[in-house]
Amino acid sequence: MHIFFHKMDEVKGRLLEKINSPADLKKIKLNQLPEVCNDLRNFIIDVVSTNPGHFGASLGVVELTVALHYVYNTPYDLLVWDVGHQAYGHKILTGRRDIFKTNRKYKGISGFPKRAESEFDAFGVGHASTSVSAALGMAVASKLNGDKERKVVAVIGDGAMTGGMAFEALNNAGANKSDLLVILNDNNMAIDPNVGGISQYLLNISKSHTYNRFKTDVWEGLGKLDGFGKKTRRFLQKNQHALKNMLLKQNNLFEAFDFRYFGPIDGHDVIYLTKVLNDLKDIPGPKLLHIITKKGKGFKQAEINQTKFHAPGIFDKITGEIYSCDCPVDQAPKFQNVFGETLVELAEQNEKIVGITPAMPSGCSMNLMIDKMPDRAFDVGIAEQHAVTFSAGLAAQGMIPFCNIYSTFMQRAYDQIVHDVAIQKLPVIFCLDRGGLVGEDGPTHHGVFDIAYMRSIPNMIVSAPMDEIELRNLMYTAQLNEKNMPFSIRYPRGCGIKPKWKQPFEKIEIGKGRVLSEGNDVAILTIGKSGIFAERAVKSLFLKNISAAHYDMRFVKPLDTELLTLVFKKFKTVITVEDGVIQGGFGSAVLEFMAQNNFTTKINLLGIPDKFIEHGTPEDLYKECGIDTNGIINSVLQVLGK
Ligand SMILES: Cc1ncc(C[n+]2csc(CCOP(=O)(O)OP(=O)(O)O)c2C)c(N)n1
Repeated sequence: MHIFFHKMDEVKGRLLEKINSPADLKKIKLNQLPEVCNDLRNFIIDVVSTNPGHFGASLGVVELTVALHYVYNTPYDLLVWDVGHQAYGHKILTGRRDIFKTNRKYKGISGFPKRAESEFDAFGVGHASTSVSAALGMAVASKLNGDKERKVVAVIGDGAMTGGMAFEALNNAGANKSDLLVILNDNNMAIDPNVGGISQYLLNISKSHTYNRFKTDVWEGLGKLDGFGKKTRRFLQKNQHALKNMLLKQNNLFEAFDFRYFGPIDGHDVIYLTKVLNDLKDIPGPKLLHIITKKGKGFKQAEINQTKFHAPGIFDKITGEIYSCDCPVDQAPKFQNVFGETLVELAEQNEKIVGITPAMPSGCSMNLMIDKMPDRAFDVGIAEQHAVTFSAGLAAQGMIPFCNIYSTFMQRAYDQIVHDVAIQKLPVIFCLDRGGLVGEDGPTHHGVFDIAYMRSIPNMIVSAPMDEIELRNLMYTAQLNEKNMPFSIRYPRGCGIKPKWKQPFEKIEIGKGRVLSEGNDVAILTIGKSGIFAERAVKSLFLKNISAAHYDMRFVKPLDTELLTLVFKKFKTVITVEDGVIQGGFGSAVLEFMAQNNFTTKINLLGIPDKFIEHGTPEDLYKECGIDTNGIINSVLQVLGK
């Protein structure tokens, strides 16, 4: 492999050290802004190489961030970031430089903008495509409050612009005429290369000299009228505005939404950016500024391998070598890879199988299928709602769709699951990656609601494998489509426990749990990954002379009522464990079963309490919620009064 060496400047950070707020930034001379950008970029590289987080996106908006805080009067003016993974520079310039080293750490600052963290973080975020709606709300509120001076700016990437919500907001904002600036940060990348008609449109518009020349002519007031006769010239001049609008609307998507479109301009020229932003400040109404940037700008390896450097883990800041965050050799692979490889294996055997991912092909490993069977695997853009209904359409015509969406992003598509899939009993297979506490991304990304939101939907089979072999077998079982119903399989982030996971497929009986340990003193009922902690707890309890039985229930719906009846007849104390919310989750399902069958057994429900869990390592967070091995042991000791 060819290694590129990143050149760090010898005298680093001199200007950045003086900046503790945007007020300090404003004291710096315009011609020194490139140096500020250089310092800021090096600071981000320095910190993120050792304390991992999102990387390429923040590097790409260094100039934009500096220009925005230079020109606008934040926090009075409101700056709304879309997704928020690109806001590291913003955090560093707004008083968080010294604590930036705690980024994403337990009790440290969040990796995303967060209202509770800083007055400069105008809107909390983590999921894509929300910025224009939120910014419009703020602009309208300013108008209603009589706050005429306040400016509102939304920064949205071309990836996030593929989300339907962004278009709902553009549609509304154009009609509303509020004073709002949307900056479209176009780097032609989501996490993977951006896909779809919009990304193609943005490419075309950026490349089309004809369009840009034409647009400039029009904006400059139809200056080149000399070739026309007198009458025509007078007509054109009189109707200049209407004509301009007509021509632009026909040629520009954003103009068609009644936004004034500016650009595309170079998003890495900080001085020019400040000039343009200053000009735009005085133009009323909804405006869109299209800037072209490079994801990973200024760090060679990140510019070349943009997907890997979206969130690379720890890396060498000189050579760009990534210190792999893969699972240790000889150990079990990541659950996502088991999904990706198994999907290809199943699809090779069953030609009806298709794969759908909303913009997460690398994240969920569906890139394996996209590479092998490009006609049968679809990256549909950041469009969870569409992904679900698109899958429903495929299923309606006899295909077997594996629709893989992170648990947290699936929240977006709830009505589509209910209305388009479940009511019609369409056999879509939902694979919910990143179920449970995901760790450093924090509350916007924890996949803790899915068990509760899936189990309340009629016709839905709800399952969660404890390990990789179970995941494989559940995927195998789901595509057999015996029940002709939607089937959800949720599994966690990270590595599993079975190095030898590639076993021959075995059908799992739907709605049947399994006994992992027999015991007499207490029964531990688990779903999904919690079973791993419970297995360890059972071993420790054995050493304390406590005989715990362990049941991996595998299905939250249908529940294995036969197994539960045996358990509740035998045991006086039962514990349920899940890495999802307690309210309405797996434990609740067991409680409902108890009530319906008049069992009065002593029961402890372990799971996520009724609050948002912050960020930290998964270990920290599982411990905090008392659902790791020790938490289960303590709960057993407590119910047994020991
Ligand atoms: C609703 C939702 N789906 C998926 C994601 C995962 N995700 C995080 S960043 C990203 C790509 C964003 O691309 P873009 O908006 O162009 O920003 P860039 O990273 O290129 O700066 C995706 C898909 C998300 N945050 N929210």
